[in-house]
Amino acid sequence: MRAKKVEFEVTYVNLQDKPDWFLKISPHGKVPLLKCGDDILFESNAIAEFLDEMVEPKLHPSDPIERAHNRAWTDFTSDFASALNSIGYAKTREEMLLALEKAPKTLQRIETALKNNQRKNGPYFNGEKLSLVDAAYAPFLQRYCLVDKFLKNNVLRNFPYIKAWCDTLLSDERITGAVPSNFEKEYIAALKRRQTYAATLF
Ligand SMILES: N[C@@H](CCC(=O)N[C@@H](CS)C(=O)NCC(=O)O)C(=O)O
Repeated sequence: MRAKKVEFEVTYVNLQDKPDWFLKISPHGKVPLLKCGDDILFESNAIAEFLDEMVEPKLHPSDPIERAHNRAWTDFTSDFASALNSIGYAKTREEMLLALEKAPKTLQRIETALKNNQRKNGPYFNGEKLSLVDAAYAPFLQRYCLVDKFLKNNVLRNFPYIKAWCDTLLSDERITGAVPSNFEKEYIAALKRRQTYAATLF
């Protein structure tokens, strides 16, 4: 919505204590939801595609083959997120080391995709314009970079394409503006609440 300069309001929901109004409208009790008039939409990708159909500028490619590739890579976000989250949310050092061993296989897949997109000259997934793929991966990169301030594993050092992509996304106000100004503090509190290994290093 920031990329499209749509006017909107954000209501944050405490997921530890979900309010009744939220449970009534969220089909699976999860965020995000988009309330548009009387309609409630859920699932990030469905919401993103809806907005992309409704409001210019289009972030999805106009070419159907490219669009299918983009959707496929957006689907891969959950594997990518799980590889990074299992490092950041590990409860013990051993669990984290195991996650560090496993992550490269998944990270390499997106590294290769970014490398194959080289002809598009970056810095975003599809070249010079922000896309829905960028928007899908950014939150996980943003959180990983925060937790790595404590873990200092620097997993991305072996993945130069992901590292450059991450630097681009995290210096883009359309991306960073998606979290509130106290995000870092809240995220650190959440790492503590989840009793992560990272929280023992604060
Ligand atoms: N596939 C869903 C996943 C949504 C999701 O897992 N949301 C998390 C926060 S990032 C949540 O609401 N968790 C609360 C819960 O599962 O109780 C999407 O992309 O919208």
